[in-house]
Amino acid sequence: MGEARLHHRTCSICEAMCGIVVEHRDGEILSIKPDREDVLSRGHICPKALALKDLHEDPDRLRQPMRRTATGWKPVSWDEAFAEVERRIGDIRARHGHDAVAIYAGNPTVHNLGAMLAIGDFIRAVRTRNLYSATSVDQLPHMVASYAMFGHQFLLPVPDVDRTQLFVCIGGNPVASGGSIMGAPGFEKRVAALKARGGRFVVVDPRRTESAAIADEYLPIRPGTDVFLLLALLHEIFTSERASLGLLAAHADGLGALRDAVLRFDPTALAARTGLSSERIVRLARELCDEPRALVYGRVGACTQEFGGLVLWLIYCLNAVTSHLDREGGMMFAEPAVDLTRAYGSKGHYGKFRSRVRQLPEFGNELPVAALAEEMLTEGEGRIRALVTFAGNPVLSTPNGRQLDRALAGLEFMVSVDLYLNETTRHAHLILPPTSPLEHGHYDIALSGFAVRNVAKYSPPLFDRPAGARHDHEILGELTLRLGSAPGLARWRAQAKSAIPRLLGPARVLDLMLRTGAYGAEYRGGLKVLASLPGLGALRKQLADPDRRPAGLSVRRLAESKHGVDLGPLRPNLLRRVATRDRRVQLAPPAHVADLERAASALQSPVPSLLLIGRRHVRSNNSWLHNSQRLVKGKPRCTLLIHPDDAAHRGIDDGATVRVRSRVGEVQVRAEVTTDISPGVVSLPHGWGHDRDGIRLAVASRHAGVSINDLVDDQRLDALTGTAVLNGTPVEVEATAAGP
Ligand SMILES: Nc1nc2c(c(=O)[nH]1)N[C@H]1C(S)=C(S)[C@@H](COP(=O)(O)OP(=O)(O)OC[C@H]3O[C@@H](n4cnc5c(=O)[nH]c(N)nc54)[C@H](O)[C@@H]3O)O[C@H]1N2
Ligand SMILES: Nc1nc2c(c(=O)[nH]1)N[C@H]1C(S)=C(S)[C@@H](COP(=O)(O)OP(=O)(O)OC[C@H]3O[C@@H](n4cnc5c(=O)[nH]c(N)nc54)[C@H](O)[C@@H]3O)O[C@H]1N2
Ligand code: SF4
Ligand SMILES: [Mo]
Repeated sequence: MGEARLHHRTCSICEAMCGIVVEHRDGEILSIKPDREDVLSRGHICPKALALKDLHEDPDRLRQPMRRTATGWKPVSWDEAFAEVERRIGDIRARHGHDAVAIYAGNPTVHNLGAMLAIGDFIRAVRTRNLYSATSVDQLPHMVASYAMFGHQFLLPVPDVDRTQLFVCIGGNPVASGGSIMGAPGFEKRVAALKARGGRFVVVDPRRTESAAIADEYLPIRPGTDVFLLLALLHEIFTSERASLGLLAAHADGLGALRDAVLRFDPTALAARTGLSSERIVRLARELCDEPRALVYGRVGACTQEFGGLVLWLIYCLNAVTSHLDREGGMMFAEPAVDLTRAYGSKGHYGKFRSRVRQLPEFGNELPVAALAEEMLTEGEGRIRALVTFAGNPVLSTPNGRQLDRALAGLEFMVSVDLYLNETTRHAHLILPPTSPLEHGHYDIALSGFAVRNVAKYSPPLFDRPAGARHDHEILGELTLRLGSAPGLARWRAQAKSAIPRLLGPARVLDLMLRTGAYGAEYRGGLKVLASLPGLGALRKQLADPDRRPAGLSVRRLAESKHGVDLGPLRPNLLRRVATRDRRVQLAPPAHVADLERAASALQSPVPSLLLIGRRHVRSNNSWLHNSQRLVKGKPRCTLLIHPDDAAHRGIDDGATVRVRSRVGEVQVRAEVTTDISPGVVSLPHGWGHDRDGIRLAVASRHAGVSINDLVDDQRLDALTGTAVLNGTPVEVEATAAGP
């Protein structure tokens, strides 16, 4: 027996990026513990960290390519699998054109270094308008607001939680989620520190969440009415003449237009709609103006709703007019070691083309995923006939899952790059499984840009991959070569370009990015190459000067720094980075201002009596960690939360099975009667519903639950951004005779 060894790495499951210490011997994981010296998480982890062991060891995790046949799933060789993809997709393209092949990329893409480096080339090779991802069920409103106001889709502000004195959290539950567009592991401890220095934490949510439980104040808002709350707050700030942009004043346009747009609304009507009192709203507005270090943060509940695009814009504006944007203790912009807003990421664009059936606008070349099923089901030229899914489970994660199930079943060809045979991949003809997360290196190329501190952490692979296994980036690389379809020279160039990451490997590409980035001074501007020439000793000396090389980051340096490298607290930088054409912050982007019309008319319409919202639990991660026994054990968590008044009114007892119905579907689920949910609101978690036939998830099937997305309506979109309205679905709930 070998010796037990310790391996330090960053957990890649959620955005918190916790440092973990894996104790292992002879290829077996003995324990996973928090890394107390990690520069970001400082000893925090959650129960999901141990699931990395379960995931790695899971007998259900696929380890070789699989083909669906009339008599079940059969293993195939990689060569056969790739050849089949090339042939089938080639044939469909020849008959129906490029747009007949769609791509869906799921959330774990962003948590995977190799995939992040390879997916762009793959998408370009497929050359389709039918590109979809989890973005349009997630952070699209943030990206649209950032693009319109700051000129770059990835310039997303992050709460400076460690220095703020007033943190207003709208539609986020960081205690359970670990934080999102806010890498803030150990959020509870950070709130405890905020309170200890005399600050306050305020939560705005229709449910008294785990985050609300530690808040100084909890404001139970009616679902989907955040736009009215924000308008009311801004109304108070403008009428009391307290709006101040601070340092931003000389660099921003549109304050007058914003003011005019807000003042059209009647503050009493706005407040009435939210369910919160006018007095409280006025007081909150004043508190935000009076506190020099304050911020308003909004996340999934704020943006996956009917007016998500407006909500995010108004949240940014609220921070701006209270002088809290790009200021210490406010909403700030991280400066990561690999900066997607510098050389690598596109700034974004909007409405360059539209979806075929519903005419929905693209954003950054992507179409809203709520339109995916109809693009497959609706006859006519341009219909989707084939699909490639990468690290996604849209059947459980996107609206109207049953309809998508039907649509996928009717495809001519589908291939999935995924670890599991699950609700989505069961429709594939081929599944191409990548290595486990512990078998490849890790660096959070996107999420480091949204951490509450500037840090850089690289984790080398823990285990060698098994013989014959392929990494995600290698699978994408091979697909890129096989499906690359640009003609002549362009094709050659595209192939040569995609060969770079393939030949070098993600670690070497990352190394180049780190060395040429803001903290890798040695290579900046190719100076190192110059300095190596004879006779340029002075330059060489200057480059060796430690003041000029604050971190000198490289993969090697990071691999040696097992707790990560701390690059310091967030610093104001927006004025230097704003990327709009005139390099000025735009407070009143025309499309956003115009969308206020929609909000104004909604203010007149009747309020539905029961609205369904989602929820997340700390022992779950979207749809794909329910095959870990240690995470699903205990009392069932897929329950419908309902307020005692609403339950009594319908004759529903705690623990009874109820029928929940929406325009698109119906589920039966156990009711949990609780005052933690507001009257008029019910809540189901997302990511469940593992009772579908033909999946290979033994543990998850025994804890199936139901899918909230069988109720969420694919026709309800935030018209401004194309984001699915996951929260605020009108439903009816009734008691059933049968037990659970
Ligand atoms: N009603 C409702 N719906 C929601 C939400 C909500 O709040 N309410 N939240 C939305 C949000 S924020 C998101 S991000 C989406 C998520 O939507 P998706 O990304 O579509 O779904 P996931 O459940 O994250 O599925 C991830 C898939 O990737 C696979 N996988 C995991 N790791 C890897 C890997 O390293 N490589 C590969 N190739 N595959 C891997 C898993 O097996 C699984 O099939 O769900 C959205 N859906
Ligand atoms: N444990 C765990 N952690 C996760 C995930 C997970 O599934 N499980 N998923 C990861 C992913 S992909 C993401 S994007 C992040 C998401 O991170 P968060 O956004 O912090 O997580 P949610 O739990 O979706 O928080 C949304 C909140 O909005 C509330 N809400 C619903 N409707 C409304 C509304 O109309 N107005 C307001 N004000 N609030 C509303 C909900 O009650 C909920 O508390 O979490 C990540 N981390
Ligand atoms: S909060 Fe949990 S799942 Fe998220 S990074 Fe930390 S240990 Fe991993
Ligand atoms: Mo997400």
